[in-house]
Formats: sequence, C-alpha cells, structure tokens
Amino acid sequence: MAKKEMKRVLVTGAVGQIGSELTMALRERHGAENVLATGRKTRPSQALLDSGPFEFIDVTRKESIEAVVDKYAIDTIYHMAAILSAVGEDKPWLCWDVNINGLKNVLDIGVERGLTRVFVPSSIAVFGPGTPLADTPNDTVLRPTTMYGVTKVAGELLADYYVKRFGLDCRGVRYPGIISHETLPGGGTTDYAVAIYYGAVEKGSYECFVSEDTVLPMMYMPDAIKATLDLMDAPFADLAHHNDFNIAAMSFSAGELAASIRAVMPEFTCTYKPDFRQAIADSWPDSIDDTAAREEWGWQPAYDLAAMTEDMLAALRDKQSAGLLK
Ligand code: AKB
Repeated sequence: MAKKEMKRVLVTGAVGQIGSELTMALRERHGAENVLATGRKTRPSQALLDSGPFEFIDVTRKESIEAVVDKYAIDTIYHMAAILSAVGEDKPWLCWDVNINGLKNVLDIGVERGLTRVFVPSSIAVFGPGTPLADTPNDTVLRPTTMYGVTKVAGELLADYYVKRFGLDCRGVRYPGIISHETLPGGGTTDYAVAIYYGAVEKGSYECFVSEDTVLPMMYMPDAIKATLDLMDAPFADLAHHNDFNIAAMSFSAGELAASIRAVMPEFTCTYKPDFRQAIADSWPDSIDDTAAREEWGWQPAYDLAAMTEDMLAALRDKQSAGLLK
C-alpha cells in the first residue's frame, strides 16, 4: 500500500458554514490532531471544539496567522475566512480588508514558510454585467458589481500571480450557493436557499427575500466538500487553471426550490418579498459550465434538487427531535 502523505493542516474560517464541515472531513482524513481549526470571534460548536485543536486568529494580522502556522508546524492551509456578499455591501471596507489583505497574508506565509499547498475559495460572485448568464463559461467577462465580487476576482488573480511568480501551489473553486444543515451561512445572497428549509421545518412557511423566478447555481454541502478535497488531491501538473474553477451541481428558481419542499411537505407555503439582495442575485449567472473542472480534475457532483431536499428535511427533522430547533 502507498505510504499516506503526512499533512499538518490549518483551516481559517473554521466556524463558518463551509469551514466547519470541511474541518470535520479533514480531521477524518488526516487525523484530528493534524487539523487546526481557527476562527476570529464566533464561539465554535462543541463538536468542533471536542474533535481537535482550535485557536482564535485574525487573518488581517499576519503575525496572528504566523503564530499558529509555526506552533502547529502547518504545511497546508484551507483559507475559508471571508466576508460574504450581503454583509460585504453593508461593510465594503471590512470585506476588502478580510478578503484581500487576509488572503495576501496567507499567500505570503505560504511562500515564506514553504507551504506545500493552499486552498483559496472563490465564488460565482466574480460574475456580473456582461457575463453570459446561461452556462457561464469558465473564462469569461468578470465585472462584478458587489465588493465581495470585486475581492473574489482580485483574489483569483492574486493567487494565480503567486502560482506563476513564486511557484506557490494554490488552488480554488468558484462556489455556487451552498446548502447545508450543520452551520448556518452568514451574510450571503444565497442564504434564502438554506433558510427556506429551516422555515419549512420550524414553521411550515417561509418569506423569501428574492423573487419566485430568481434562478441561481446551487450545491449541496457534501458535493462542496468533495469538490474542495478532489481539487486539493489533483496533481499540480494536470491543472491548466488554478484558482478559478467553475463547479456546477444544480440550478433552480426560488419557486422550484419551494415546490421541491412541497413535494415532501404539501402544507408548506412560501411568499416572496425581494430586498436589496435581489439586485445581487440578478447580477449572477443562472447556470455554470464546469467543463474545465471535469476535464482537469474529474469533478462530478452527486446531489440534485430532489435528493438534497429529502436529505435536508430529514436532517432538520432529526435536529428538531433532538430539541436543537424550534
Ligand atoms: C453569497 O451568497 O455571498 C455566497 C456566495 C455565492 O459566494 N453564498
């Protein structure tokens, strides 16, 4: 049997929606003691705390990241800490500071400490006016109208520059809206696609902040984790792209999402009251072409809307029975 490569992993943003589940998957793979979870302020769940090491850091302060990289002899970073699109519009300069200066700190440490690999997540928020909205190609117009999108375009370019100029091995995907039941998303435009399931289970109803016909690319968390790990496993020599892979799983309107819940819970009702997030959603694609990810590292999603809805509702009902939901 091939010798398993030893890894010492740091996850920034480990208390967030993707980071919390990614940390658990990485602990499973590499051994809990080899995966350091970090967050800035929010208290981690007891499960995260109990499952392995945790430290508070601030990614905008380079020395704060350096301290844990040195203390835990880190060789790989999954840099998940970010301010998302809706909060980014409320606090654009915080969004810039965390998403750009935080990323530059991580990339500089990657070069200075000779890290073997860095994961740099991007988003469908890189797209905007001028981008084809259907089957959006990987390599296309990137003119976002949100600060979050601006930081994600700049982040992709910056990370690609570190690959080319400094030989740092960094990779990243453009996540669509991610739907999950472990940790709530915080401050994104696609958050309605998670909140609708909580509304269904807790109250039998939901008021959606985008219109019924709003279509966005989405993905269930198990596929998002799989995409992240698969890209990080890919041989560097196989990659033509590095930090800007489109990944697709499903696309649906808010109305179709509500209908998929009604197929399981016929009494569920959904109303629509668009707010400022509608304009952000309208600037993003309806569907994504992920040929590059499929060809360069074999990307393949598993979940469609019906399978995701069944799993989400079952998981949230279990949480409710355990007294963890209203
Ligand atoms: C957001 O809505 O801001 C995020 C994203 C699509 O990156 N979920």
